[in-house]
Amino acid sequence: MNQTFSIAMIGGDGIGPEVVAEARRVLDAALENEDATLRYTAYSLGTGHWLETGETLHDETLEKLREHDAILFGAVGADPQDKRIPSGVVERDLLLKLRFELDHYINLRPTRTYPGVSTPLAATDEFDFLVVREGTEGPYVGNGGSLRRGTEHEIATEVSVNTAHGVQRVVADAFNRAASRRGHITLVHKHNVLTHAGGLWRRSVEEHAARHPEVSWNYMHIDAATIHMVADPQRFDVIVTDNLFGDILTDLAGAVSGGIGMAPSASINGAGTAPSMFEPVHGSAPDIAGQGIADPTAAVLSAGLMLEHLGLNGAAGRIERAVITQLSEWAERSAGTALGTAERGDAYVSRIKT
Ligand code: GGG
Repeated sequence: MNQTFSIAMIGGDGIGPEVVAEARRVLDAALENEDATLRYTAYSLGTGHWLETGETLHDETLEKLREHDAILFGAVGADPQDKRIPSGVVERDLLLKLRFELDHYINLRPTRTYPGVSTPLAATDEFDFLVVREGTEGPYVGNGGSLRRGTEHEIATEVSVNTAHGVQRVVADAFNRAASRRGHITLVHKHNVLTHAGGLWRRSVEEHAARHPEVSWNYMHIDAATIHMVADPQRFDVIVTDNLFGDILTDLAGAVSGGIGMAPSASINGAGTAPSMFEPVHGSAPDIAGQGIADPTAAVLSAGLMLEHLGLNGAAGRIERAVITQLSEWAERSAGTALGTAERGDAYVSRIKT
């Protein structure tokens, strides 16, 4: 029986629409001989929409988005040179609003080396780890304010909100994922100075560790984690961390795996009460937008994560294999860097079809 899935496509800003278009072509190729169909609805959201309407995400649009099975997202972020758009408005009122409203509390960022693809690291041993970043709390919730703005006595606060419920549920998810991988969790925080939030995270990990004797764990300060991610990333299996540390650490993870252009992510509603969202880790890169040179690999891999989430594992595997084989071939021929967005998309599509 043919299964039909309804997919919301939000290209967003800058290179977002360019990379999402390639991801869609790859999805269609991967599903060609499957008994499954994706029906896409495009939503024009981002800075362009904000400039036209003064709105980022209307409540009615949000309600429509809830009805889809999944969301494929590109990137947001205005060109910093464009002074018409206040800094961070689309990041907060579109991307973060979607994550909060759709309760995307599990932000998955798988990170691995690809055979033959060089990394900036001195040692080129393979590694493969998963960052589980909390997606709905921390300093990103907007709990703060400023007093005496613009004066020399200005006070600005940005409170990191960590609830027992929020921490427990993401830690529980990370333990389950570790149990089906190599069985090790690293909690990354800074609990020596952020004692209240860090203490809550640490106690939660200790409680889950007692319930999961098959999973070992260790604790690492965020600053030490950045060193180890560069010095010996092989030591990591699953990293669980808060929203802010996870955001920063996964840009580093993308860089050490060969480039942020290859880093996919999934924002998961673990309870299944709203659609999950799949997007490249990278932002809108306004400096290269419209030139047809953005790397669509992260968006393509994110589309693969979406298929896996929808239970279409065969097609998801085809995408992953196509990317791995193609990246290795480009690395062998030193050809990848000169290719444009559509050329890369073409190569992934033809890999899947052969
Ligand atoms: N595709 C991801 C994206 O557009 N990121 C821009 C950004 O500002 N992200 C912040 C975050 O991931 O929390």
